[in-house]
Amino acid sequence: MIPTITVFERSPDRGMGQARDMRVRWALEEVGQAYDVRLVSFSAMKQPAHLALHPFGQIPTYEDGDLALFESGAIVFHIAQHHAGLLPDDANARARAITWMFAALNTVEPPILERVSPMLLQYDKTNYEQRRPIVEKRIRDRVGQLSDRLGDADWLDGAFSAGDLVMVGVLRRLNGSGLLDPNLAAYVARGEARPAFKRAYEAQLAVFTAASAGYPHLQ
Ligand code: GTB
Repeated sequence: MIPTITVFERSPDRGMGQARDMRVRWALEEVGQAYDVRLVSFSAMKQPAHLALHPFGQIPTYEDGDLALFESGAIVFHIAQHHAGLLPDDANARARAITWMFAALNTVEPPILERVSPMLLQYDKTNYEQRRPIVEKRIRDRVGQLSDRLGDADWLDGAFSAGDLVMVGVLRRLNGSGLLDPNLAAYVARGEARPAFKRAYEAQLAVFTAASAGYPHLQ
């Protein structure tokens, strides 16, 4: 019996690994846990069967035996707790790695989402253009602080951990934006160079490629 995750049947990012199942796939690949994928459409996400798994009608979800989870951070944490490789054994180092997961989701991701939400949701572009300098300054300030803390280390606290996995997953939203300084861009590139990341990326891209086969306008 292997876990099953839910992912977009046809991801709006055309399989560029921005949807949040990417973090879960990456964590599963890092620990060497095989998994099944169930594809869900936007409408299916709002139906009772999926809402029973995810109260907010979103992806990703994670099912393993009689356990069902939602929230990508909680899922990565669960995977990291139950397999070797993503959290240190030392109790204090483990607590710090978990802290970085929370920092990624609670402190670094929110200003980044302020920037991507108008792009994704196509709302109120004029208003957003006025706010853009403020939003971008907030991001630059926050990622600048992160870059200072990272310094010339490879990872945030010793060896690569679930904290780095979630942080890189969050920062990838800024790829190509010019908002990451060279130090953090190199940090993200180190994460993306990991074989487990590449396997996860290829797997999620394959879903989009298969879904769009026969639909030339999507290719
Ligand atoms: N906090 C939750 C988590 O971390 O799991 C957030 C989950 C979430 O936002 N899920 C999104 C979803 O299901 C997909 S990841 N949305 C459908 C809905 O709410 O109806 C967000 C996302 C979507 C698309 C892109 N993209 O195309 O670039 C990137 C990220």
